Amino acid sequence: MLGHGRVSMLHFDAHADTGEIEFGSLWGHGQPMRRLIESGALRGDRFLQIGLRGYWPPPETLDWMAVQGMRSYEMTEIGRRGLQDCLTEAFVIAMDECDGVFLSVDIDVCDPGHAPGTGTPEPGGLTARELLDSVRRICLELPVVGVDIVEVCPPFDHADITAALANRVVLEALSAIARRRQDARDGTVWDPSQPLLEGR
Ligand SMILES: [Mn+2]
Repeated sequence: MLGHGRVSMLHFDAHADTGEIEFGSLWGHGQPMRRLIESGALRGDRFLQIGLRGYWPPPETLDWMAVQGMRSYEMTEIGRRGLQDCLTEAFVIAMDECDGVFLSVDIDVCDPGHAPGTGTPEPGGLTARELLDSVRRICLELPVVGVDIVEVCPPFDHADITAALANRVVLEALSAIARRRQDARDGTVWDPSQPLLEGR
C-alpha cells in the first residue's frame, strides 16, 4: 500500500486522542490516534503531538503512548522553549524515514478565547496567530500529503470566531501547499530566513 508506514503525523490538539475505549466504544473522538497507530499506517515514533494540556489522558494511556515512541510537545514545553523551536525539532523527526506528512488540526489546540466553538475546550492553548503561522510553515517546509481540521462545533460558537479560524487554517494550508509546488516547478529553493513567513 503506497505510503503505508511512510507518512508521519503532525497533530495539533489539546488532547492526545489515544484512548483505548470511550463509553464502551472503540471508535469515538478520543480514540482515533490509537486506532491509526494500531493499524500500522503510521508509526508511533513518527507521531508528533503539539499543544497537549489539561488532565487527560490517565497514566496507563500515557504509558501506552511512551511504548509507541510518540512525542508530545505539551503547552508547558512550548511555553518554555518557544513554539518555533519545538516545530523545528518535530520537523526533523517527521522527515526521518518518511516520505510525507499528514497535518491534523483539532481546533481546541487553540485557547478557548480564540476558539470557543468546540466540544471539549481546554484553557491555556495556542493563539489563533500561532496556529495559522504554524500551519503556513508546515505546509511550506514539509511534503504535506493531507490535512484535516476537526472539532468545530457551530452551536457552541460565538460570532463565528471558531468557524472563521478553521476556514483560515484551510486557506493557509492550501496557499502554502500551492506555493511550495510552484517553487518546486520553478526550481526555486525556498529559504526559511527570507520574509515569506513575515507576510500577512
Ligand atoms: Mn481535542
